[in-house]
Amino acid sequence: MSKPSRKLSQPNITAWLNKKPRGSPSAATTNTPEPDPVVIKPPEIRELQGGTGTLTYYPRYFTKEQADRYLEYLEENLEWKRYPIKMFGKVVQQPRTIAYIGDKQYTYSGLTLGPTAWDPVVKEIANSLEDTLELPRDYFNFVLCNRYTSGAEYMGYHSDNESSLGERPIIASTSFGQARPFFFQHKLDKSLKIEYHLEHGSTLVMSGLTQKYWKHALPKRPSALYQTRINLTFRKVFH
Ligand SMILES: O=C(O)CCC(=O)C(=O)O
Repeated sequence: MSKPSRKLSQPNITAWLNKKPRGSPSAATTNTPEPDPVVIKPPEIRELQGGTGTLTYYPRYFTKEQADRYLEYLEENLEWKRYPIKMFGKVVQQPRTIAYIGDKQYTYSGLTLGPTAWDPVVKEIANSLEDTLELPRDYFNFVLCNRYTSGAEYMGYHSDNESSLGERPIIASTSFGQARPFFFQHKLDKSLKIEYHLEHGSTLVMSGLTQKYWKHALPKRPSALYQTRINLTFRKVFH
């Protein structure tokens, strides 16, 4: 991956995203407020031990207002379902609901998804990420979307190391809603651990050999005061 650009490309927010939030007074009766100024913190780049990968975290890839809109849109417009997957030879229900979008088929844990038509808003986010990361337009051809409606919903340790993603996949993971911890553990030296707190509107890019040498997980959390979290992982499926 080329060095991430510090000048972030903001998506051309669609008409849907520009409409006023539900329950707010109509624009005809009020002065329409200016949207939040785009205040993007620069990315934090972490080169992992001995060339075992790169993590690039954009704590505020989207403003709070944009992220609120995306969260509401994704919740309402994607087709969220719970699917059975194979874990250690057993078929189990995923402890979260998922949706997917992409031009390609993608298989993981015995589950084959896609292809399916792009949602225009998800495409807009994909194109924004491609511009920011200086990747070719339409580089990302599959998006796995995970939704967690309580702290009891989670994702166990795994790596996205399917051969279909290539040796050094670039995976951009954008989060909306409830902020949650996200853990990495080195596969060979289990004492090596990294923790992120994935914020509403943030993006974490995993690249280089991260999937080969590290596992990642979104652990369970106490459910009190819990809001829905939606995470989109943008991937390139080669075959
Ligand atoms: O929800 C998350 O942040 C975890 C996503 C993830 O690990 C994956 O899709 O492989």
